[in-house]
Amino acid sequence: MTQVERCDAVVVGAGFAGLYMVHRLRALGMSVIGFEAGDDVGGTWYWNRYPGARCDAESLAYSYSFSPELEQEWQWTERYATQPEILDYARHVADRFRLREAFRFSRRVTSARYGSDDRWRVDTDAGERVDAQFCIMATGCLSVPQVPDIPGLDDFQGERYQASLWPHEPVSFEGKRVGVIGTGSSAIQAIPVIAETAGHLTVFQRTPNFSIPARNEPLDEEFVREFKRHYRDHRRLAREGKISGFGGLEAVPHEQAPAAERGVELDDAELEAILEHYWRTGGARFIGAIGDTLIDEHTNRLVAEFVRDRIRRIVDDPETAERLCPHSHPIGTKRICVDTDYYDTFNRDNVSLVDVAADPIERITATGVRTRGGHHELDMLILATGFDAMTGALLRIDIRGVDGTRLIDKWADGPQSYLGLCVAGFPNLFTITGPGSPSVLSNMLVSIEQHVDWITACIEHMRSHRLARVEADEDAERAWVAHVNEVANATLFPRGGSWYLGANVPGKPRVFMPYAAGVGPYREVCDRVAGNGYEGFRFS
Ligand code: N01
Repeated sequence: MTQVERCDAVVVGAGFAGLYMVHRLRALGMSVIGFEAGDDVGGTWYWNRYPGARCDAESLAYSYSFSPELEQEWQWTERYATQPEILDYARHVADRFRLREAFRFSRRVTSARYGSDDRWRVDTDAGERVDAQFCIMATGCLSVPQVPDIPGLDDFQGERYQASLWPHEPVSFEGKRVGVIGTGSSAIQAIPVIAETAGHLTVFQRTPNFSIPARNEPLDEEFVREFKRHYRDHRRLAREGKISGFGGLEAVPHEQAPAAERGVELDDAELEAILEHYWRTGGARFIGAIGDTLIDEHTNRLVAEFVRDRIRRIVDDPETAERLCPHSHPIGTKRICVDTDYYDTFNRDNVSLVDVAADPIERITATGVRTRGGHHELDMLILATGFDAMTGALLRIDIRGVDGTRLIDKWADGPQSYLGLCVAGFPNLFTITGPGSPSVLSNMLVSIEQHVDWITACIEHMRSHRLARVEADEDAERAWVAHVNEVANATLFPRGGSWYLGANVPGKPRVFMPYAAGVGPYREVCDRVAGNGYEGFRFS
């Protein structure tokens, strides 16, 4: 018989969310058991080791703010940190705050069931069972790779890799014929690096994406010293959603408001000057240069045309340039990409672009990719085909709430959650950066800390009032889901056909999952809910 261990809380995942959650719960004196599928901490930064992987949020902003000592002592070396540097940071945090000891690694949580005793039974694939009052999912928004259903995939006899499950050992592209399927953020980062040494690189593109130059550079010591003197001010602005750009991805010294509120008020020269400035300074903040880019079709078209014009200027071959120009979605409604030399890479003699929308992939063969137009011989095939985002990791766990209700059934038509934090019918279960919260539309570190702090305060409240159970109210949940949809529908986001909507996974319900009102207004709602005695929650 499986031995059952008891603790106060189970935390699933040792990425940035899980690490901080454990830190806060232990500070309350709670016993916590964490489970992590990888053999180390780091979450997304543990798995995504593909060449060129780095963050598209600036390193000084994409870091924890909970410890002023930590933020002063840690030295980032570049404007956008590489994956190895971010992983080192996660390891440093785990060691510095002794968080590893709470985790059991190389374990996947397989099921979590809520019992009539108001406690969760959590099972792992290693045969453990833990009985806990709280179950906290820190499973990440982009942690389940989406493997495309292309005929013959397993027939390929060369080296095959999934970008998001990259091996820990070095992979050489030297002289090889490499194929990359996909042109999302992962591929756009990997392609320029692979092209440097590959014999030939063939990029299979179904939908072109908008990408903005990162303008990455080493961080200047004097700049960092000065920045760190004002770190607290920056953190406050990031929490309040007052850093312009894309949900607080940026570090100072950038403008903290859009250069203009509305595109319609700008003449051509003004528009060009603003966008050129943002293009030159680089980064995802480009999408926030003009305040109504994600709301107003006219502005969006102007901004999109500016980027298409830059693509045409960079790429020498006009046909290739045209194929790289996105037309299928308003700019920013699919996650904007941030690159280093992506478009320039298509000027190399050893790189070719296959438009698989026009020339579809028929099958993968033992030696390459067969499209309708011909066969592309390859030594290596890389799938950069994205993730079953936001709900994927939660629904892979057999989560059962009150009366055995399965989360997968409850979410059959799309996720329903109150504030992206709790699900009606699933008491004492919290989802960090769950669907219905700003999450992927924000700097994840800002949103993670906000959720962890809120959950910690809620648990503290329960402990001080000797409450066994907290549950989201169905009406409050319904109203929140309607509000999330209403906010999304006031933007151009739902027109993007993106993973935000589940559109990249065949059969997945099309529901816009993140909350698009921004981290500032969202934080105010969460604080108000808590301040009003946890409005919309029931305790017992
Ligand atoms: O995945 P994606 P990603 N045949 O879903 C294509 C974060 N991230 O891993 O658009 C042919 O964006 C698919 O084509 P289409 C970031 O939030 C951050 O690149 O479906 N092609 C698309 O081109 C990002 O948005 C960072 O037509 C197929 C690509 O695969 C998110 O992760 C770095 C196909 C998937 O693109 C996901 O990015 C990396 C098929 N059968 C990722 N199936 C940074 O911080 C799929 N595709 C910088």
